[in-house]
Amino acid sequence: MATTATAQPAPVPVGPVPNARQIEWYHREMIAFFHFGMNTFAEVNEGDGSASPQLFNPTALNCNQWTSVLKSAGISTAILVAKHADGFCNWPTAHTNYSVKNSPWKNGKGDVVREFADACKDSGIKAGIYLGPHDRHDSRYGTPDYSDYYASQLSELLRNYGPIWEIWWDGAGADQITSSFYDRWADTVRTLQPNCVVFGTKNSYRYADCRWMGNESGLSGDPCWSTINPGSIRDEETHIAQLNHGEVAGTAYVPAEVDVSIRPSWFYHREEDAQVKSVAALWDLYFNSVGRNSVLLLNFPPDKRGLVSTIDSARAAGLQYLIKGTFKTNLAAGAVVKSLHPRGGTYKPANLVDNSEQTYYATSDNYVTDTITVDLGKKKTFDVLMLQEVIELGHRTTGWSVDYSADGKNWMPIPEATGKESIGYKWLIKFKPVTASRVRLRVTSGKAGVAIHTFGIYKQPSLP
Ligand code: OTN
Repeated sequence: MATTATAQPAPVPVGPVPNARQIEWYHREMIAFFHFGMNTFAEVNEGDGSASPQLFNPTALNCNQWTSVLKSAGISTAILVAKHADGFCNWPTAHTNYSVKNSPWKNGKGDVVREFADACKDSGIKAGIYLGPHDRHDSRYGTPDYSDYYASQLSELLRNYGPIWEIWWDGAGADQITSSFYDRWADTVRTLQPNCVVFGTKNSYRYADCRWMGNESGLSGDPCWSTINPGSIRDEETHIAQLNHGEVAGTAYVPAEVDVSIRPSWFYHREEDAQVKSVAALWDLYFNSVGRNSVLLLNFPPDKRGLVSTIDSARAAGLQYLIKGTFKTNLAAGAVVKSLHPRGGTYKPANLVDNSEQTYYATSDNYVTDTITVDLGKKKTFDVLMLQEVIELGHRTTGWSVDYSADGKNWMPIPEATGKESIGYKWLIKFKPVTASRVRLRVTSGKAGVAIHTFGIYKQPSLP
């Protein structure tokens, strides 16, 4: 006789939960950063705002080449520096003369932001904008007039270039930008682009959908909670550890975005061509960012031609080869999954390995711990582990370990997956290959019952 699953209510969310923008942002996983502007031509990273617009003259700018690099790298979103702290504007803004309109490029008729936004639209990539709050060129910087100036530029960018999916408020040098400046600018963002994610720092902390992760080396903390106390974002100098790890009891949901350059510098310098991160380094970076409940923001600085170097594009394609090759097959798919404290109803243990984002496993409300055993049916060799929590229900699990059994009886720990704390959107771990017929997830502590989408085990291909 067929049995029907008993209807069970869904688990109730615990603590702060993501908003719709943050859920969309998490699904991007990787974003590209394009640092391009006067600094590219002045061959510096932090221009003082005095370089002549005559210097800006890309010989072969082609934003379609940029987006084709992203397509091969599996990157869905891109953020262009429209104005860095040197104040030079990559679009012909009506609000300053320090822009492309006074450069020789296209006889002053060019617009990098337009070409970028159009290329993104044509290739299905989501466009974002970095509009540096700090400005070393404009004498109004820090005054109420600067607030007007910046707000006018923000309006230009958010009104005239189609959907803008992220605005990047760099905290570097921005200490004179007070909360009242951001109150106004955030209002502009929310009014003109309701779906635009705000990367917020320092005094823009109240508007932050995502936070700085505390370093520019690509190393998210372990654990890395999406929750944090807002004051830790505001007072970043004394809260680097909190930015890096999040705070398990934090009162706001503001996950970490990991900004790091594929090269030593943010802007292109030919002498760094030999120092582009290797595919192996990018693979580590992926695990240390996307694999730590964060989103990776990887910088590809276009050169003086206005093109991404073939060295950078080949490395990014190599990373994508590893991502695709590893995650194409969950070796636990089809396994028999059993748990100690199933919730019942549709929240079945088998949902953990069904490759569906729609289903998930949950425990009964009485249990925040559990032991979930995955019987693979035969011995399989794997070297990567993935867990995904149901982020809409908040950070629930706060302690977990994974072990394995080669003979079906004796259990061996995976040291890299022992004594872990956070999960969140995605937690990845790589380790020396193990061969097992059974794998076990032990949830040892939590704020509320377990709610997990995915338990995945994978085998990495060799480096390309
Ligand atoms: O010299 N710096 O300004 C600096 C050096 C190393 C790492 C970061 C910074 S500034 C820092 O940049 C972050 C983005 O990478 C955020 O915008 C922070 O708010 C900002 O203070």
